[in-house]
Amino acid sequence: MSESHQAIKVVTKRTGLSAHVIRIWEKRYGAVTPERTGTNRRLYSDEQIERLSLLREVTQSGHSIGHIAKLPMEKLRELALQMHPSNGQPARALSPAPAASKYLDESLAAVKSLDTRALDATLKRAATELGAQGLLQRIVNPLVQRIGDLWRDGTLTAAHEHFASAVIRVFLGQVAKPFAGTESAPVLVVATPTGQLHELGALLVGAAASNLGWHVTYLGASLPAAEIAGAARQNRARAVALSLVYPEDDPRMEGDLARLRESLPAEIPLLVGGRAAPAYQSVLRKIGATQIEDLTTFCSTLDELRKPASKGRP
Ligand code: B12
Repeated sequence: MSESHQAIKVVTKRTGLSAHVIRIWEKRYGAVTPERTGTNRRLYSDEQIERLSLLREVTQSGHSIGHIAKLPMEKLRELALQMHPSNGQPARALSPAPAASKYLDESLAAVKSLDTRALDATLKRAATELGAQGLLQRIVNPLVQRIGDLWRDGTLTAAHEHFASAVIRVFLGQVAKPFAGTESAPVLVVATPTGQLHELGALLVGAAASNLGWHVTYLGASLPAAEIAGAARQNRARAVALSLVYPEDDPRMEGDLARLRESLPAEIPLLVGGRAAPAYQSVLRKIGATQIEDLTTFCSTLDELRKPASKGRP
């Protein structure tokens, strides 16, 4: 292997993309064409790694991978630069954009002072500057994680956390609205199963899907399998997405998920994410659910499902 070529594992670390997304971007969109070793393993040059990093940056600001995958490097750098005009250099994929970290700090300050108007105004400005996907991935998701950490170490109280959840909940509803799919848009049913009361993950994926042009049927938190399956059948859903956050050891979950899979038509894929999803990995595998780690992968999976040849097969 030449020094300037890297295996996919290194590329995932340097770009922040999962191996799954990299392969989809390659196969479906021709984003890069890596060299192959004698045993057919992929090897990426530094320029290809930079290209993947730029594609990640630019998709996070709301551009569809299908539209930008084949753009020349110069054009991609230009687009990335537009996202970070202040420092004259495109930010590296793994470091937060200056604008994003500013909004994140302002949002946290608003949460600390329980200031609804300031939090709402900051999220609105961030949405305008970063785009809906940028807002979800760079602000809302890390904000929720930071609030959780500060709550755990006692810096923030339950009141701060409830306050932030309530404001973010309303805000995510507004983010999704302008993108509410047309009648012909594919339907995504989003919910959390029985006992899973944390709702923000489900709201986040619902907003991300709406932003990609899906028609989202949002069912909310803690819903029995039969209800979720019934809604999916009634609305002729193209897919069902579940968010699992807490607890990680619910003995009812295995039966619930199996029942959901049985009552869903076979061609409707079940997409599952959230911090507790890995804890239920064995049942998820058993029922053939697709476990998805992050919003970037989720968006690529939805794009895949819209392609006629891929219906029902993420
Ligand atoms: C908001 C919140 C609450 C709110 C929920 C309000 C609501 N309506 O949702 C309230 C106050 C009710 C609450 C209660 C509790 N909470 Co709470 N809560 C949180 C907080 C701050 C956010 C939770 C959340 O919604 N996360 C969802 C998303 C945003 O995060 P995520 O799971 O990492 O998801 C990411 C991906 O996985 C993906 N994703 C999520 N879902 C999906 C779905 C799909 C399909 C895909 C593709 C991707 C995806 O999106 C994100 C992007 O990367 C977290 C902190 C945190 N770091 O998450 C604690 C947290 C989850 N809570 C925790 C705890 C302990 C509790 C309580 C037990 C506290 C208590 N003592 O009462 C109760 C339990 C209630 C219950 N019975 O379930 C712990 C869980 C610890 C653990 N073992 O996992 C956390 C992690 C806080 C902490 N750091 O300790 N909580």
